[in-house]
Amino acid sequence: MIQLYLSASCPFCKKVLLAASQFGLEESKDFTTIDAASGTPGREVVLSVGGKGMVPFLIDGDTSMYESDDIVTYLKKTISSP
Ligand SMILES: N[C@@H](CCC(=O)N[C@@H](CS)C(=O)NCC(=O)O)C(=O)O
Repeated sequence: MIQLYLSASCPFCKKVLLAASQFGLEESKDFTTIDAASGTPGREVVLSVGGKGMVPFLIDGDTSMYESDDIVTYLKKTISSP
């Protein structure tokens, strides 16, 4: 399942969640969200996998990425693939 590492105060994270909703993706069914605000275990995962303390961050199996635009494009591809 796609994991989205987010922080509540981050506008780029809100953008990703809005896009997911517009694509008809549902939390728990299509993706999970993990709090990755500073000092959280989620932030440690972001740092160890991606190397930077930045959100939003997506992990989907072996794929991981920063950048909200790239994440939105990835989510869009996910819904259009069979
Ligand atoms: N270009 C990035 C910008 C992401 C960004 O600036 N995220 C901020 C939070 S809104 C961040 O993680 N800053 C580092 C930090 O919070 O430690 C994107 O579009 O995703």
